[in-house]
This record gives sequence, C-alpha cells and structure tokens, in this order.
Amino acid sequence: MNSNFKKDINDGLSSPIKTLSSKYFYDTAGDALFVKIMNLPEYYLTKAEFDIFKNQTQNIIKSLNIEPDTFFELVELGAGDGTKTKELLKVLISENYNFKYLPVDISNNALDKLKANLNTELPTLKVSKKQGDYFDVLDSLKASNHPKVVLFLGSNIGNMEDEQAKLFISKLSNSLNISDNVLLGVDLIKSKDIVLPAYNDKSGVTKAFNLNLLNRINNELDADFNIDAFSHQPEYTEKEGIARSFIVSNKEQEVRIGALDKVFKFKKDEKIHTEISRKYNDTILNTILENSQLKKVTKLLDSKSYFADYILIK
Ligand code: AVI
Repeated sequence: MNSNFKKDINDGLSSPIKTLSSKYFYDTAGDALFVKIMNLPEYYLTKAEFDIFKNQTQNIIKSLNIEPDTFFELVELGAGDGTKTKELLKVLISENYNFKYLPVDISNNALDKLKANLNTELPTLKVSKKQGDYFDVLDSLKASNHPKVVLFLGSNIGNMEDEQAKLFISKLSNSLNISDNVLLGVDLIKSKDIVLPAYNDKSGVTKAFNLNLLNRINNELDADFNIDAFSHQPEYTEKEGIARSFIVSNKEQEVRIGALDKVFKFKKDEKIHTEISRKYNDTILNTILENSQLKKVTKLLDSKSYFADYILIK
C-alpha cells in the first residue's frame, strides 16, 4: 500500500476544510473513466486541443526552435494515448526532422501501450519511453545537451493551484537549457454555460470519476464509504476562472477507515474539495511565468478560441 496515499487521505480528511488530492483519481478505474470523459460531448478541452494539433501543425513547427537537420528530443510529460501528439509526430516525420520522442509517465503500463501503438502506426519513429517522476527524467536528460521541446498538454497545469503551477514552471525552466522550448496546453477562461457542463456531464461519467476516489479509499485503505450517500458538486465562476469539484455528504454520517483505525465525521452538506481546474488568460499565464526564465513565443487557438497552446522558450 502506498504510505503517501494513506497519510494524504488522513491529513485531508482531518483538516477543518476537508480536501482530497485529484492526483489520486487515477487508479485503473479512474484512468478508464478519464478516457470516457475525453470522449464526452460536453468535455470540449480534448477536442479543442486536437483541433490545434491537427489544423495548425505547421504553425506549431514554425514557432519551435528546431531545424530539420539538428537532432532534438521531443519530451512529453504525461504520456496519455498520444492522439494529439501523433498529429505533430506525423508531420515531423514526413518533413524529415531528426528527432526522438520521449514520453514520460509514472505508469509503465501507459507507456508500454503508447509505444506499441506508435510502433504500429508510425514505424519509423524513434521512441524512448521514460518511466518516472517528470523532474527526475528531465534532470537525467539535461546532461545530454540536445535541444529539447517539452510538451505539457491537456490543461494538466490547470489541476495545480497557482502557487504550485509557478513552482512547477520554475522547476521545468531550471531543467532546460537556453533556447529549449515548452509547448503548454491550457484551457481558457470562458462562460459558465460552457465550462460547467464539461465537469457535470449528463451521463454522470464525471460524477463517477470524482466519487471513484471514495471507492479507492474503500479498496486500498479498508474504508466503509457508502458512495450513494455522497454527491458530486462542480462549481465555476468566470470572474475567478476556476472550476472546482467537490464531494458532498448527503447526510450526517460517520465513515471508518480501517487502515487508519479512525472514524471521520461528516455533517449534512459538508464538502470535500477534490479538484481545481484553473482556466487561463494571458495575464494569469504571465504571473505563472514571471519568476521563470520561460518567455512566450506564440499562442495558438482552436477554431472556437476555447483552448490555447502556448509555445515558450527559455
Ligand atoms: C486532467 N485534467 C486536465 C482534467 C481537467 O479538465 O481538469 C481532469 C478532469 N476532471 C474532471 N474532468 C476532467
């Protein structure tokens, strides 16, 4: 059993404002639910970023500091299924760019699946999977001195509070050499009628994704959460530009977590904060970049201007 998980759950549920980290959404069931989310009609983020990768591939390539003859490493933080990245890889291959693709992920299983798929679909692509923590991998690559392009897509940075995002960006910047690029995908601030349904779909997949966290605590920490006694509650204000997800207790209840030998009390309507999905604009991105050495080069938008891929340079 993961002892960080146990400690984090105990800390989060013992605090006066209960919190559970969204990083714990992704067990096997959570991974499968997230794949379903990406295909939901309401979840515009994946489709919008795919639109940029499919229709603006040349603009992406033009904005990157790369040349066909000079070898570079294309590093992707969080491998995913590669659907968007494949659009870029196809064009780089057909234009004879000299590069290697290095997907980085904590899950070896996800990397194996991606590598097998790429071997079939893009047999000439050089792929080197890197299992581990993002920064351990980036630090190990720094010594090689090859120019790098780092992809951090899908608005994954949006799942960090602003202070965490700043820290992440400055660590990322420190792990790069001068002239290396970052391609950062962020969801943009827009009205509630578009954002909120993306986190509250009609078919209830996002609800299951959020509440799966309680299943995970039941399974891994011998707890007795009654999932039906809790609800999924997303909130969003355009002014703040932040969507937050909560799990709400439907009644006054007690839950025992066996692995902690402890009982947690929930009041009726008490909330557990589980996720932040920060939306961006130029001003917010500027504050996140301000203490790093990364500078904006280009901003590419999808056809509806819902999502942006920023190209940054160190
Ligand atoms: C992975 N991440 C960018 C997703 C998001 O939109 O914040 C996770 C997610 N949570 C609910 N739906 C999707």
